[in-house]
Amino acid sequence: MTILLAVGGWDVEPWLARFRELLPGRTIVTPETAGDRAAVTWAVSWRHPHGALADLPNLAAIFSLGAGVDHLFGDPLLPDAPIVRAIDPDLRDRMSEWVLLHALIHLRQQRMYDWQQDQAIWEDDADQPAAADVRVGVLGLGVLGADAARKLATIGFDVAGWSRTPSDLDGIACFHGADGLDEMLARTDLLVALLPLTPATRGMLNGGLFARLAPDGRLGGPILLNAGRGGLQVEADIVEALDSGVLKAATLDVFEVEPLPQDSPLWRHPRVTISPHNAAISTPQAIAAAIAAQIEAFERGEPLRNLVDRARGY
Ligand code: NDP
Ligand code: OXD
Repeated sequence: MTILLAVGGWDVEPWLARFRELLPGRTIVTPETAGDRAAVTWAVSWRHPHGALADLPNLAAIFSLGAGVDHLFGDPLLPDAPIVRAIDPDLRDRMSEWVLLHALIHLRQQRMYDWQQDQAIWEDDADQPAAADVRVGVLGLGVLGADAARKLATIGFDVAGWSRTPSDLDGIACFHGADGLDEMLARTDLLVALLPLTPATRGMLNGGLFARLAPDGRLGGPILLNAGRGGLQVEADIVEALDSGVLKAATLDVFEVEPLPQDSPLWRHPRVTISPHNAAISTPQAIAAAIAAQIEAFERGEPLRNLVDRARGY
């Protein structure tokens, strides 16, 4: 009943402490301290070093500390065990906060007022559209996209969303499939990407897609928000679209390469806003508790929840 905690890029100590607090009777190891690999029944991963989960003959499941699981599929030695991803109200609400924050910054032109403050300029003759004048398109209507879409609609935005299979959300215009994407893009002023990274979605935020967004909206040009994955976007196309006026602005939490390289033109582009892949962080407080609860439920005979479909890739 040993738990192997394999984490790359994050401090593992708060996670170890939290799992020990929640599951006091268990042995919890890291790849460095794992002795008897046959004793490991549970693996918990965030960007684990490739191969760290190999040779675990009694593995019951792999838990992802994040909602996204693309970090797992990159490992050619990933064991063929069920994969459980993070679904939790804490994670969901954090993401919706990020989406609302940045949608409102664009609606209320806060970047311009920041600049005016910096220059000590008192000027208020900017066009002020209402939220209802702004058409938002949410790519991905899963746990995170559906919540963000609903909250955007509550504030008054005119919200649509797009998914792979048909969705039905009260007050949201729902589209799906290739034709649905075209239809939604044509009525979108503010595009919010909350898709998983899969072979089907990689690179889809590109120049061809930006050119299909509504050019004539009340924000003065289409705006991109991406907190899904950096692999969804083609950063050279974002810069080109910003410079040619196809996009008015972009707010990005995720990048093709993370941390974003120092020489990326995105850092200093005047119409780009950057956050360091923390739109919705996984906290030991919330996410370890959700995993510990699943382990205990499974051991009482209940099925695992929030399973990933390996064929779909999410
Ligand atoms: P879900 O699996 O719940 O939802 C995914 C949504 O994307 C579904 O609506 C799904 O459609 C849709 N989708 C998937 N593939 C396609 C496709 N090819 N075409 C159209 N729609 C598609 O995921 P979550 O909402 O929980 O999370 C989404 C992503 O957010 C994560 O995978 C992760 O990459 C990212 N994330 C980023 C964080 C950050 O801090 N930046 C934090 C947490 C997550 P359908 O409904 O038909 O299945
Ligand atoms: C996630 C993330 O997938 O934080 O949860 O990116």
